[in-house]
Amino acid sequence: MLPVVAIVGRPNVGKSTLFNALTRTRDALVADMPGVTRDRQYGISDVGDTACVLIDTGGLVGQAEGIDYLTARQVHHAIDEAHLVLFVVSAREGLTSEDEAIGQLLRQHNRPALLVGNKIDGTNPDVALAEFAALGLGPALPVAASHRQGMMGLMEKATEMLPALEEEDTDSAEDADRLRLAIVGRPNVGKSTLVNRMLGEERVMAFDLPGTTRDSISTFMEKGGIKYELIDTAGVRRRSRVTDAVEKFSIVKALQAIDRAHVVVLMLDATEGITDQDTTLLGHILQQGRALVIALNKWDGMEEYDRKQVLSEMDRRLQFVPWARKIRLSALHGSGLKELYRAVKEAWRSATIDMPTPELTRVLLKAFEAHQPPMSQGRTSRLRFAHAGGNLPPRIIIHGNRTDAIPASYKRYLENVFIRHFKLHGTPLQIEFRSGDNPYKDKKNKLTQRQLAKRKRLKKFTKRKSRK
Ligand SMILES: Nc1nc2c(ncn2[C@@H]2O[C@H](COP(=O)(O)OP(=O)(O)OP(=O)(O)O)[C@@H](O)[C@H]2O)c(=O)[nH]1
Ligand SMILES: [Mg+2]
Repeated sequence: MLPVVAIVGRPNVGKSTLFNALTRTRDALVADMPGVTRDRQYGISDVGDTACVLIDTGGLVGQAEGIDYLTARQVHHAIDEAHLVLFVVSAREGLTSEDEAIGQLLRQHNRPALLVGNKIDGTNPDVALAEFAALGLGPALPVAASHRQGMMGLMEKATEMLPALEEEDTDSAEDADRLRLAIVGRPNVGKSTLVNRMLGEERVMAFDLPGTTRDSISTFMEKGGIKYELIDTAGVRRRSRVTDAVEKFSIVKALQAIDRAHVVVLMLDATEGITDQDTTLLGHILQQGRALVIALNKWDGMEEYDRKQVLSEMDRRLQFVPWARKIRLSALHGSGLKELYRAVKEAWRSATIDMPTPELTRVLLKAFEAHQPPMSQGRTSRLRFAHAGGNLPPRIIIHGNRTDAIPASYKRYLENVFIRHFKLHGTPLQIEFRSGDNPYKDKKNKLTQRQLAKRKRLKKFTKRKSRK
């Protein structure tokens, strides 16, 4: 279970800058995918050893009225969801009465809080941060978010302060063959109905496994020889109460479920088209590299015209995930369920596929022969061999030289070759290049260049000499 960390503080102390600094690597993963909505308020940090859900909040002011009141309510909500609060103060402006008010509020919430002294660049942190001791929250941890200074230390300290969340051992033997399936989507798209349908079809099951924190509940079922763990995001509690469970959308719960899942079913409401909330969820799924099946629910009872509309809208807005199957579904009537299971299994197989080095290398070299990357500065890149670099999502590491010069279009070409060869569907594929340029060779090249220059100079010199 991913721990949850909320960032709070008065306006302009650098909360969003800190959030950005801590989530930057994850953002980079989807940076080149136009159309993915990136959620600037929720993100996943993996600075240091512990990944966590990070929540950025709006600035809290002393007198909370009007819009400030709404912000304040959101901040309270974030604090309630969090296991740890990062309370950001500014070393530039020093301690203010607003800081004191927020300190008080945190004491009321009774959440562990870590005091973060931001903007220490160009100050003497010991002097500038001393006065914050008055908040009674211990010494402020010095950082400069806009310079990414102190980020490691901050996350180390945060990790120490996080309550021990029981590790769900995901790699135990009996767990290895279990398909962890999360069903996520906006409220009311029909997640509970689908879960019900999946459970109801089987004699099964089942027992709810109360999670380690307040909210997480998994349900187990077996179908067609495959053991599933359905990861709840729908507010499902007990089977009998599934239907009347009020669906409360919590992005934190969705993020935790996505993190835990092998395969994610993103459920859309076909009668409503694709909303920003849908693409936001999609962005999070991609950021975490999860296998994905898109389910278009409520397909029954739609007019032919509307069906065409929503299909073409989907093609347009979801074109950056061509690899994800789109299944038309009626969770209510059960149509499309077989196709959904098939797509889920296929995505699972693809995401956990075993790609032996000889096969990868053979495919790579064949593709390279058929099609070489364009020359850059008169020289070509060479690709030598490939090996697997992990699963969920599958990663392929390609070794060669001058790989820095390989354009994105060529990378996409290789991606497609591998996807076709291994029949991958429903999972992203990560390709990484490593330049194995022989350092000696490099030195030699530099030497020869230097020698060339020397020779040139000598030539000029001798020419001049002969002219004299
Ligand atoms: N010198 C310096 N400036 C910083 C640092 N961190 C943030 N800033 C600047 O402080 C200003 C406010 O930063 P934000 O991250 O927007 O602050 P915030 O707390 O999110 O503000 P609200 O969301 O409006 O409450 C910006 O101009 C940042 O560039 C830092 O470490 N050093
Ligand atoms: Mg902000």
